[in-house]
Order: sequence, then structure tokens, then C-alpha cells
Amino acid sequence: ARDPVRVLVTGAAGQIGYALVPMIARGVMLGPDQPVILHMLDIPPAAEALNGVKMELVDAAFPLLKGVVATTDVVEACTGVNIAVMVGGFPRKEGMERKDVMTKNVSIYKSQASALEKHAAANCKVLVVANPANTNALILKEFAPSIPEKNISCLTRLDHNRALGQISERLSVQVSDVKNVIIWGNHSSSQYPDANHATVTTPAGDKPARELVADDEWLKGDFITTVQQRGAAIIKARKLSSALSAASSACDHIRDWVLGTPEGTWVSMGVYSDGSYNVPAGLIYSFPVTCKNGEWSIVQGLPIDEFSRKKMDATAEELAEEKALAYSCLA
Ligand code: NAX
Repeated sequence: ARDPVRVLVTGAAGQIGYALVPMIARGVMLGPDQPVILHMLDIPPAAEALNGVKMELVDAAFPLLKGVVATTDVVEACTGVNIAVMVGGFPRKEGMERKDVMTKNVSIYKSQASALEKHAAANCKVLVVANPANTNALILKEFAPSIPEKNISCLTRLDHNRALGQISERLSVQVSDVKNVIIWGNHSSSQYPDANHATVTTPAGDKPARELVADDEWLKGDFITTVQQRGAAIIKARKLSSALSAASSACDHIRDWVLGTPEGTWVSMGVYSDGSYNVPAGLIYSFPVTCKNGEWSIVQGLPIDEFSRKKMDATAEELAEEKALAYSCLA
């Protein structure tokens, strides 16, 4: 039998946590043959609720779940973990300044970075979900210098999946037949959802989505804004933010990272920019990536038109501003 993999979920008593931990325990993230030990971290005011989640995990009798650590102690939570999904963070409340929210999250991600660096298993892979996701991941990278930058990422897979969903609805095709959309940049409304390279599997072979949609105005307009604003639309409808889709896409992100992307398919991940596509190095920016042997690489050589260039630059600019704001909060 395989050794269990230890998976940390921070903010585990929250909405996304509640949807995510059963998926992990069922094998959705790491496969149906991979036993797991769940580490769940939350803060003291949520300790009782966290314990309730632990009770439900016991009650669910998941065959793959070999142990549960539920704690408010960061060191205990991080010790020995192979995968860390960082969902905990400080939410923006009404009337709060951006800088105040950033200060809170910078301090959370700075201290959790140190705990992971000192106590996680070697080669631990980190996924930051909590907003501002790209910048939280950047702070984590800066304060965990011994964790290789290739092991630190942020979630834009939800946006990627939303883009696949929009194309599938528009064309009345199965979502599983649509692939290779791209989310460029920040997980915020400045992100650029790009369908220029997307394809749709048809009985006659793969066809460019752009040709099948045959409506550039939609692709450059409502398609982009619908994906950008989808989070707000869910809040409006549910009076709560996305949780099941966020949890599901976090599983997709880790699964593809660890087990590899299918041949001919790429996905979107927020990763440390090496300057590809003239995106400034030193930002955590969402790119199209393929994964193999547990490592991602940015898909190279895609032609970028002028419309795309502008959108890619605008979201990079926003990330540079966020980075500057985060650094000013360190002082
Ligand atoms: P909730 O407020 O339901 O849960 C957050 C949990 O984090 C709470 O239980 C809270 O006590 C805990 N927490 C706060 N500070 C902590 C700390 N220092 N250490 C450990 N735990 C801590 O929010 P939820 O709806 O679950 O969303 C979680 C985060 O995901 C938010 O930051 C949200 O903005 C972000 N999202 C990111 C998405 C993405 O695609 N990257 C999409 C979904 C989601 O909006």
C-alpha cells in the first residue's frame, strides 16, 4: 500500500474548506488509490467549528482518510505536509481600506511561510487560494526562501474552468470537449480570459473555438466580462461566495500539477514569472502551463495579438501595484 500523503488545508473551518476536505478525503485531488492524512488549520475563534468538521470527517468513514489533524497551531498544522492549500486569510469587510486588508494578509502569509519553510516535508507543493491570491503567494515565496519558487502557486483554475464553462454553454457542447483557454495575470477582475487558442473536440477533429463561436465581439466583450465578474454573480445569487467550484478547481490544480496534464492540454496556474511573454519577472502571474513529473512549465511561443497584449500588460500592472502595496505593508 502507498504511504499516505499529508495535505494541509488552512482556513479549513470556512466555506471553501468545508467543500474541499471531503473531496480530498475521497481521492478527488490525488486519485482513488492515494491514502491521505488531512491537516486542518484555523484560528482560535473557529476552533470549535473546526472540531465539528473533524467529527464529520470521522463520521463519513472515508476509506482513503488515514488521519486528521485539526489545530489552531501553525507549527503542528505545517509539520510534515507534502501539499499545502492555503485557503485561510483575512477577508475585506465593508468600509475597510485596501491597505488595511493587505497588511493583515501580509502578516498572515509571512508567518505561515516561515512555518512551512521550517516544518513542511521537503519538496512541499503550495497552492494559495485566499485573496489577494497572487500577492499572498508572492509574500509566501519571499518569506520561505528555501522553498523552491517552482513549488509555490496560486489558484486561477477556477477562472480557467469558468471560461471553459462559458464556451461550452455558448456552443452547446460538453465542457469536457473544450480545452486550452487561458487566464492571464491576476485572480481579480483585471484578469484576461483568452479564448484565442482554445479548441473544441468535434466528430471531425479539434476545431478552433474562435471559429466555432464566430463572434469576435462576444469573445472580446461579454465572454471576458462574464468570466471576470463571475465571482460577483455567484455572491449575488447565493449571498455567499463561490465554494464548491473553488474547492473543485483547487483539486483540479493540484491533481494536474502532481499527476500531469493530459497530452495536448494546458491549464492556467498562477506561478512565478520568469519573464515569459514579456510579463515582468518577479510577479506571481497566471500563465498557460503543462505539467509533467510534478513540475509545471509555461507553454511557450503562443502568438499574442495587440488586443491581448494590452490586457496582459494591464493585469501585470495591477500586480506590480499590489506588490508595491504589500511591500509598503511590511514596513
Ligand atoms: P471563509 O471566510 O468562509 O473562510 C476562511 C477561513 O479562514 C475562516 O474559517 C477563517 O477563520 C480562516 N482564517 C482566517 N485567518 C486565518 C489564519 N491566519 N490562519 C488560518 N485560518 C484563517 O472564506 P471562504 O469563502 O472559504 O474563502 C476563503 C478565501 O478564498 C478568501 O480569501 C476568498 O477571497 C478566496 N477565494 C479565492 C478564489 C480563487 O479562485 N483564488 C475563489 C474563491 C474565494 O473567493
